[in-house]
Amino acid sequence: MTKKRPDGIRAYDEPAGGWGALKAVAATLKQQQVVVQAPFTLLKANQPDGFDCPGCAWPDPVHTSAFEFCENGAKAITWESTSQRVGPEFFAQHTVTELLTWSDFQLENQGRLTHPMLYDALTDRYVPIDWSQAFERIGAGLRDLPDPDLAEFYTSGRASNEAAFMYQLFIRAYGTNNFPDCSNMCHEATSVGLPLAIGVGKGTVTLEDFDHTDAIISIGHNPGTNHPRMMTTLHEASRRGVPIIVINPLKERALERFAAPQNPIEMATFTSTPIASAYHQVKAGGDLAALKGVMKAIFTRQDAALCAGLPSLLDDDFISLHTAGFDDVKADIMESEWSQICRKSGLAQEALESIADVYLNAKRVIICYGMGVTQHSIGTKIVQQLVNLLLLRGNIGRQGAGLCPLRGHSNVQGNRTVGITEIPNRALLDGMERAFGFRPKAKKGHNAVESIEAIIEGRSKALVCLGGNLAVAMSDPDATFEGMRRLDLAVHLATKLNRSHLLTAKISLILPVRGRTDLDTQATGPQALTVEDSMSMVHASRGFLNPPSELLKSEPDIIACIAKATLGDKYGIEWDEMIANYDRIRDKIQAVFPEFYDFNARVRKPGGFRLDVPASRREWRTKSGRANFFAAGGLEEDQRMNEPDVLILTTLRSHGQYNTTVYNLDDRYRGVFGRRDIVFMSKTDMVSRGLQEGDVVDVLGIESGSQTTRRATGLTAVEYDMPAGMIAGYYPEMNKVIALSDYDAQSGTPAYKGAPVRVQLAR
Ligand SMILES: Nc1nc2c(c(=O)[nH]1)N[C@H]1C(S)=C(S)[C@@H](COP(=O)(O)OP(=O)(O)OC[C@H]3O[C@@H](n4cnc5c(=O)[nH]c(N)nc54)[C@H](O)[C@@H]3O)O[C@H]1N2
Ligand SMILES: Nc1nc2c(c(=O)[nH]1)N[C@H]1C(S)=C(S)[C@@H](COP(=O)(O)OP(=O)(O)OC[C@H]3O[C@@H](n4cnc5c(=O)[nH]c(N)nc54)[C@H](O)[C@@H]3O)O[C@H]1N2
Ligand SMILES: [Mo]
Repeated sequence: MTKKRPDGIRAYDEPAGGWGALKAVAATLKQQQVVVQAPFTLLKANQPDGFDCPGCAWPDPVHTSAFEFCENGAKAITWESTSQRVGPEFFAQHTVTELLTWSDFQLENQGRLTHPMLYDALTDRYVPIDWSQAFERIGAGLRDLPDPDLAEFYTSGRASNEAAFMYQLFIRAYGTNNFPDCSNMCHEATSVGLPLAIGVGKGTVTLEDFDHTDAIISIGHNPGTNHPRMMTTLHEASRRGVPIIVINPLKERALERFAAPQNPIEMATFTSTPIASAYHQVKAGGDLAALKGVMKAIFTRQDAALCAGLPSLLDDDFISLHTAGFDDVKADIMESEWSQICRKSGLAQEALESIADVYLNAKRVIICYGMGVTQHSIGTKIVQQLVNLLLLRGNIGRQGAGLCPLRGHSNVQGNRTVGITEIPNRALLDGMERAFGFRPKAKKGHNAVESIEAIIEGRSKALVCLGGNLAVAMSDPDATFEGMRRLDLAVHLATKLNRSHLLTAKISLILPVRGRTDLDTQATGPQALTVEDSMSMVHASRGFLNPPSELLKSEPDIIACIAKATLGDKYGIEWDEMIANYDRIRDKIQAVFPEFYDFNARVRKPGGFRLDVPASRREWRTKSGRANFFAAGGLEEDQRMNEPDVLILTTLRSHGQYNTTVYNLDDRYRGVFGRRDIVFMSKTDMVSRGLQEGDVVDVLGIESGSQTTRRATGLTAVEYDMPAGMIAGYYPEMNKVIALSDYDAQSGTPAYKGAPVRVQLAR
């Protein structure tokens, strides 16, 4: 007899992609009551004359101009091009107190923002305000602060290069480096770990490298949901016979098997292609141990080969010519005992040996990775072990091999390239001085966690957000929300309403912006924006839909207006000229960052151009002038992990969400329908706690010293194919149990994938 499963939980037996994905798009179009142009809009996504899909940062194939079908890209686009509107009438009907009781899904699902709005505390409502008055209020609020370092300027990764560049120009002219950004919560372990190791904080591969690779290691990411167009690449590689090693605690359907909607035969015959050649269910947070195990197996075989007079298994020439630190890393890895490696990783020695086999048999290897690697208190160390593994056989800087961090937001990488950073380097400061005649402050500013700490402690008084939903994305929302309500000034540039906008300060404003799909016309005519994808390709993006309201301004325009209202003509910056014609913004980007030479000409070519990644050419811009091996040190545990009953919580994106934006309540590939109030557990952990599937449980966060203060309540336990010793729940709901102080000391990335918790039957 089959066991009755909890409501909304049922096995999903289909492959990922395929007809399920096509059906889901049809449902999305209906839900959003999209304007007539919208289905047509989808065809313009990622086309040379179209706009960059705001869904993810996976690059566009160069050799095709065919429309690449992507279910979640379609959701992102239709979500933006919805015909629903949130204007003054909406805000007149609902107090902020009432809106705070709505779910994240309900808030955003109301539609696009149409008017600049100011919070009125007397009526507890947002009321319309003229643009000019809005800018005056913001300018006065910022000028009134006794020190520019009392303000925080957040950036979410949807902003274009032009918007992000104008923003950093304004903020540096204003006088602070407080640049918290979504990257701080995302790939910061990459941005900190890679420059030290290979001299650049970016991936080294291009899309073409996947055509030449002999093996792919996919670790800590879920492309079927988060980078669906990558599935085309993995699908092709698998059909070519390239082994794809997956290292992921959860069985993710798309990494098991995928039916390409582009493939007429698979669609017609309901067949699919297996993706993973081997699936290793590492325990959350066990990747450092796992990678050490793989390298220990490699070193052991290398020693045996040399003893037997056989050729070396490593690329010794590359190691001696190009790298530093090899001996330390070898010693560090050989010191770790197999017993400890297996316990920490949850993987058997044979499994790790088998990964070593595939690695050693392949001439060219690519490692792809995401949040399962970076969002740990040892995120930077894990990133550097990935580099170590590749360096052993010279797998960086040649065709078919290299490192492929999968970036999150569609332009998060570009934002960093054009100056969104709390730690400006010399080149940036020199460039700004060259281009604008003033030298910005060098002092390090706040990253995302530091900005929230400063807000909570009352050390920061103003917050400006270029997009995003910072309060909800950050750990420990209870503390964060309280802090934000004590601010003097809060300004949000946004397309849609979200909870961060409702945490009102003394003065709060919501400024509606044009999105990626909207036409952006300025004094000299329609403008194109530019973005940089995960593989450093920069290309143009042109929206073409009529914006949802005549009142909407573009992000660069709003930033220029805030800058003028705050700074007057300080430093003689020509804000109006840059807005009239975005080519002038790009001229300035080029003046600050020489790698953008001939920017306007090169970006007009179809497909754009690739920014230089010196490590791709084996030029290592590190202190040693070489690629550096990094020893991670011991595998000793966070003390809290040793306490009785403790499990590691990892937080996941469902298939129906984009970060804090919840499109619908389904997580189809994991067999969850119509709900998010669940926690995934292994059978073993349920049994050992006397729990059964369907039981309602609470998840308790653990602070050092064993006090538990934060809890997520009323979650239904769902059995899932995953290792014992860990649980998984949805982001952002589970942020409630993650302490603000739980982050990677090297990079500041919150440990969203490795928080110690306990699970109890609900009280
Ligand atoms: N549709 C859609 N697309 C998106 C997003 C979205 O929310 N929706 N978000 C965008 C953004 S900002 C980002 S950063 C990316 C995120 O893309 P991903 O990096 O894929 O992000 P997550 O969903 O957080 O995926 C975590 C994956 O890592 C696994 N994992 C969890 N813990 C561990 C661990 O300790 N070790 C290992 N090896 N694996 C682990 C999980 O099982 C899951 O498969 O996607 C971008 N694209
Ligand atoms: N527990 C847990 N927490 C996490 C993560 C996790 O895996 N687990 N992931 C982290 C990661 S990787 C990231 S990147 C952050 C994401 O954090 P954010 O980037 O701050 O969050 P988003 O949900 O992407 O922001 C959504 C909002 O952006 C606005 N928006 C959308 N498009 C535009 C636009 O074109 N312009 C403007 N101005 N606004 C726009 C809309 O108003 C929308 O409500 O969350 C982090 N938090
Ligand atoms: Mo992200």
